[in-house]
Amino acid sequence: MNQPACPKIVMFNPRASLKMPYDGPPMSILAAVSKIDLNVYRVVVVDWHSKDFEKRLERECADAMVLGVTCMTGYQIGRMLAAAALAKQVNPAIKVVCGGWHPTLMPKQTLSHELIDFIVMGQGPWSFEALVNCIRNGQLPGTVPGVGYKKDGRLLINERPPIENINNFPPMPYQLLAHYEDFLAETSFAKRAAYILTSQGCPSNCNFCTEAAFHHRQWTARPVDWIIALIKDFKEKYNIDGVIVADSNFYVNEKRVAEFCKAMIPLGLKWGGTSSRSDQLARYSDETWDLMKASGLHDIFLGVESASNETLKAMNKGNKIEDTLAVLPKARQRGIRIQCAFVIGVPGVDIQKDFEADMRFINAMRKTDLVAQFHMFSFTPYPGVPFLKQSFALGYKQPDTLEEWGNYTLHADVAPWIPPQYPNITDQLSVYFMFLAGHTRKVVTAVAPPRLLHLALWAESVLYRLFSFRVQHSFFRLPIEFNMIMFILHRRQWFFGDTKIYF
Ligand code: B12
Ligand code: SF4
Repeated sequence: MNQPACPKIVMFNPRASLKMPYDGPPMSILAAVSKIDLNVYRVVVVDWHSKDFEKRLERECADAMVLGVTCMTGYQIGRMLAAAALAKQVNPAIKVVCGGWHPTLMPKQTLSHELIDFIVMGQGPWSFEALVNCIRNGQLPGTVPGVGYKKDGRLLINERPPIENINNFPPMPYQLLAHYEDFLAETSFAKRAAYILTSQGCPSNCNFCTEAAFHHRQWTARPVDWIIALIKDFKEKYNIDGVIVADSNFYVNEKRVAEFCKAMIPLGLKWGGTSSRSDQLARYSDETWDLMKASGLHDIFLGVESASNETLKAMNKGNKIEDTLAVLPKARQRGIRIQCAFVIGVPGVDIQKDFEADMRFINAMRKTDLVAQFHMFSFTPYPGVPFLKQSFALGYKQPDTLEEWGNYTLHADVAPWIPPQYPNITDQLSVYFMFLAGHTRKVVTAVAPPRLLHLALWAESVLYRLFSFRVQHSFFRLPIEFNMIMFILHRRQWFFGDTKIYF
């Protein structure tokens, strides 16, 4: 007698940003599906990076019970809706489940969309496991925590469950990816870097950040042995030469960091992409800093946020510019690159004064610190940020529809108190800082055809000087070269073909 086929769950990872050619491995959907019993369900992962993923999605959804899609605010929403529409077109009975940051922080509006049958809020594995069992048995999810569903035209949204410790999460089912190697990234420090997640959440509550609304300030971390075993496994299987850490705040516990660094030394790998706060790192002992260097740490993404202590206070950042000033020399002495991130335009703060202070700080640092690099963002009120209240009071309006949220970007001109030139300036700066950091020289060398290499490098050095001038003098008018670069970046595939090099 034929056994009935296992019910099929298709998990889709939509592209997150048009600006980035490569988003990393689909960790969100892998984690979400990690409690699903693979003896009972057939789970198929479809990722936007793979060629012909739309055709595969169409084929796989035709006989599937569930399409699970991850979704953060912005571009990913449009891609999520397109996938849901395609799935419903080939299989009207399929149930579309949307999980991740956007449905968690905007549950009602997301669930009210006609293409969405269920939402899962917060951490996925437990709610999703219970939900698919209900769907399989033809039941509504009732009181399953963290799930939103529709009944008789009404939206029913259950309370989120308490935050789970990261150590209760099963390992990510990487075996569901046909070729994990396709997800290794080329970065400025490694040719074959794997993404890892070693902790979850963040104890702080900065007013411009979504983290606390999602993980409720609960920071939990994997023990060092667990992380090292994972890295060793990647090294043996895929010959990785580097690791990118995707944690929101890797440096909370100095003892854990020091232990991790000691254990990394014999592996001889480079690592980076780690996010941090300056007050934490300013407190680290020289011994820990030495270990960080010895273990192959390449860079740290530092939330400097502002050069003004008054603004840092308004941001509830909990650190001071003096902390950054203490961190930079420690990193510089050891050749660890610090990626300094600034945010301008938070509510209630004089943006021009702040911007000028930030640029003065950046230019002073550029003179003394050849290792530090800079990023500047215009504040964008994302769902769940504590600044939302002040933003509404200052006339900010959230998009009315899910589709409109799909156009939301980090540099969107959405905050009425931010003069319109600033989002444009921060866009320009993102390109100028890339040149000044030397990234573009590396990219040009890697992708220019050999017979044009000389010319391309010459053009790069002319632009480098021009951008250096612009940054030094805060001169952002007539950005003709910037517009040309954006033209090329938007068509990068046409110019450079497929690439996983970070631009
Ligand atoms: C890697 C990453 C990216 C990648 C893409 C990731 C992807 N999914 O494709 C890249 C680099 C492209 C990226 C881009 C951006 N990102 Co980002 N990114 C991250 C980061 C660092 C890690 C994501 C991750 O893999 N986490 C690990 C997984 C396991 O956790 P998770 O995604 O939360 O998934 C869990 C649950 O959410 C849930 N779940 C998730 N999906 C699904 C699906 C289903 C069906 C179910 C049931 C459950 C479920 O279950 C999972 C397990 O519990 C997070 C911060 C963080 N540490 O999480 C920020 C984060 C997600 N990014 C964020 C932002 C703001 C951005 C950007 C806008 C700007 C920027 N500079 O980062 C752009 C987006 C571009 C755009 N919209 O135009 C915010 C999201 C805010 C929001 N409201 O959406 C975060 C939280 C950072 C922050 N604290 O502000 N990002
Ligand atoms: S900005 Fe960084 S330190 Fe502040 S809450 Fe977000 S993740 Fe934590």
